[in-house]
Amino acid sequence: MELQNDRFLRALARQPVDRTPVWMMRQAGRYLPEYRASRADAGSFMDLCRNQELACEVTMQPLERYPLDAAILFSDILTIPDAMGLGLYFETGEGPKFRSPVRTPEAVAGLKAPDAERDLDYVMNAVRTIRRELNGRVPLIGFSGSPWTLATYMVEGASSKDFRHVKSMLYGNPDTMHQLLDTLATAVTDYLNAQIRAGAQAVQIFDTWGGVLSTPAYLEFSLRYMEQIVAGLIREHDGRRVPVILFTKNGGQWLEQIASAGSDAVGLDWTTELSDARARVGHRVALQGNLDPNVLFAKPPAIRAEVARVLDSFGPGEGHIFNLGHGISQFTDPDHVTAFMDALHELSPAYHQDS
Ligand code: 1CP
Repeated sequence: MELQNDRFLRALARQPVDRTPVWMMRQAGRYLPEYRASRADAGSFMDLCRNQELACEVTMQPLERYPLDAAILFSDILTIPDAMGLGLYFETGEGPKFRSPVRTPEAVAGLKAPDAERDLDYVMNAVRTIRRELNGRVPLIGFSGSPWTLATYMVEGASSKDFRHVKSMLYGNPDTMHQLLDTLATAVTDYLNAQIRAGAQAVQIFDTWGGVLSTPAYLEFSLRYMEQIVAGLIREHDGRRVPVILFTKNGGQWLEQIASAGSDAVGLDWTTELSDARARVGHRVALQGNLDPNVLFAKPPAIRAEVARVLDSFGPGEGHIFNLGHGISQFTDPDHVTAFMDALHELSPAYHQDS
């Protein structure tokens, strides 16, 4: 199937494009009334993920509203620990929770990486269904959490602010921590390769909580395992390169090391200046980012000014994928996203005139 819009893949390969491609983290979600309706139909968030038709429906919803250059699989990073038997559930108004957190060496030793094709077949079915529905319109992004980020949820048993349990394992029992991360690295590699075989045309690893670590701990307990995963991924499928994007929230200080881990691109949140990032690593990787998602709470003229500032910060030339640094809020006005898209479409071609 020919891709009708390959801007996203071209920018990842640092090839010329006519305008800066864009997608948004959490582009399908509660800020869209049509998403809330589909979720109500499904019953719960996990039922939505497990139903390939509904997962496909919500993946397509933001594409119907906005001229996005990529679709992202509707799923969650916590599908892996769920498949490992930890009992994932969501309480209304709260984040994810696990019935059986993993806190002891015995519990870690008892974990096995799931067989992605068998135990996470609903995810692969969703990927195949979405690819069929997209019919070449834009590429489909697959994703996973990083081992460290998955471990924070598995050890804490829920979202956390202080990471008390997982850090006491990291500092007090580093061998157990490594054993857990190694099992997760195997699981993530297998999971992303299964998504690629099912049709994901690029993959992103979300290291949402890498930024809560010290520098030596980040390198030893997070980046090292992402590097191991990248080395094990299928990098060409169906005659095309399958690019890999690494995103560590609050990881700006480790850019050089992240850019050396073997990925095609590095995702940046809004706390890292793009001009600075480009000077530091732009000759090695493409850069994805980095509008502060909360800019979308302001009125359209302020949104436009900030889009202009982000484009200017990267500057003219190739290798930029526009993105919200870290996820769109459920309280965002969908019309403000339209203002964001309009501004980008009007302003970004000027940065690609030599292409
Ligand atoms: O409808 C609902 O109430 C559920 C809200 C929701 C949604 C829409 C959750 C629960 N997950 C998702 C989808 C999701 N999660 C996607 C695909 C949708 C898209 O991008 O269009 C993706 C890529 C994720 C990834 C994810 N889940 C991350 C990494 C990215 C990030 O935001 O940092 C993390 C940390 C999670 C865990 C998770 N799942 C859900 C919530 C509310 C959370 C965050 C909890 C926390 O803050 O600790």
